[in-house]
Amino acid sequence: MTSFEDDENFGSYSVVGSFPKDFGYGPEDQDELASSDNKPRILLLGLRRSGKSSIQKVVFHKMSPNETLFLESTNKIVKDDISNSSFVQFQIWDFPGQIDFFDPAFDSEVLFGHCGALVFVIDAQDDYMEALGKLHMTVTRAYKVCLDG
Ligand SMILES: Nc1nc2c(ncn2[C@@H]2O[C@H](COP(=O)(O)OP(=O)(O)OP(=O)(O)O)[C@@H](O)[C@H]2O)c(=O)[nH]1
Ligand SMILES: [Mg+2]
Repeated sequence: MTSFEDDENFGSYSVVGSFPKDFGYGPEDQDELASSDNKPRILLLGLRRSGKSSIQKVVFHKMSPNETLFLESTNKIVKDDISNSSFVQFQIWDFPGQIDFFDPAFDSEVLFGHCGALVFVIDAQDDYMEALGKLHMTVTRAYKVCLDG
């Protein structure tokens, strides 16, 4: 059994194994994932190329909007710690657009269970019907987790 005792980031997250494999969370990534401490968590969700990572980079990392043109598609959940002051502390989780809620390996209890807010990004210049369907599915899932929890 792996010991995390030396890892100060390791919290009480024992459910990490239930994340889908395609997110790239192998055993070697467990300590990274386990560092999800008790900070409020904001999830960025939406279809591929809708602008999630761009928003995160422009708003929190002073990236200029033009530079977002060169952002690569996100292929696993990217967590970002925002600690501007002792009062402003939270985590942003930038999701890959192609995330599949129907994948049995997708653990919505883990993802939505500790979520403080969910931002669903829709590209207004795109055909938004697909995005609306996904938004509906996302809210339904998250709401169910909140009710059960
Ligand atoms: N025209 C326009 N393009 C934008 C805007 N925001 C982002 N983009 C561009 O849209 C493309 C996709 O943006 P991303 O931020 O990578 O989208 P994403 O939602 O993170 O995509 P995935 O990681 O694949 O899920 C990039 O080339 C951005 O430069 C915007 O407000 N207007
Ligand atoms: Mg992205």
